[in-house]
Amino acid sequence: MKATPYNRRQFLTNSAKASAAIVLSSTVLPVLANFSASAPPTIGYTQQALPYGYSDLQAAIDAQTMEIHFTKHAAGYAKNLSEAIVTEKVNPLTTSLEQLLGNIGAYSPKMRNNAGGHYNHEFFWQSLTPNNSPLSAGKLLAAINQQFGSMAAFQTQFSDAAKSRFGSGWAWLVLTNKQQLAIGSTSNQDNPLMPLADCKGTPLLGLDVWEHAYYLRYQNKRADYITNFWKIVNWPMVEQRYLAAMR
Ligand code: MN3
Repeated sequence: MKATPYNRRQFLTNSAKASAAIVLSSTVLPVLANFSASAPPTIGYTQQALPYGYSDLQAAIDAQTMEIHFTKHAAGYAKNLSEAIVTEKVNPLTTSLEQLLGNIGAYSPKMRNNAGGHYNHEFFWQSLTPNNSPLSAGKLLAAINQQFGSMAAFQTQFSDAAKSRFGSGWAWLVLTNKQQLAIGSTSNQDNPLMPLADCKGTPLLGLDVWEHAYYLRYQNKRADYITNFWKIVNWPMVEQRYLAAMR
């Protein structure tokens, strides 16, 4: 049938609506997905692209540190992990990274350092955002207030754990197997999913306090790096992890 001018207009209108719908589904929905109550992103065995640019976190971390940290340090852990799973015959299709960390005593020190290092960094990148996102309501804020007294008191306690970790390591907020929030720290690249770690539970928030994470800008002033860290915490992600970890 030959299209009349009316039908052609209608066709164009409908096409425009269809295009708008495609644009919506390809750009808006993935962003919304990050803030839904669905499960947080799974951390696999390979390094994923950063969800922002190297220079986007300058409120706390300079671009050069981000680039070296991501392309050298974190990429190194991912590469060494890929070697270790071949040597130690781990099938990544049948053993998740979380399962491997939960049984880390069965593997070599190389596996411990690099499975932990890779997981911790992927987790860390997801924990940060250029968009200031304070926690203004919700179940996680209620739990923080209930357990620590206030958000400020929680931040002080977490910051103290990060400042007092001797040498290299991480500070953590975890949900324990008793479903309680807890703050702790781990040495080197140990991780709260490891049975041998100093701090155990489901990780909700982690802060890298290795010198490579802050030294170019802060030198010996780890405390200043920790203070600025609060400006780039991705609270919607932390809350998503909390809701997923609650039974
Ligand atoms: Mn690091």
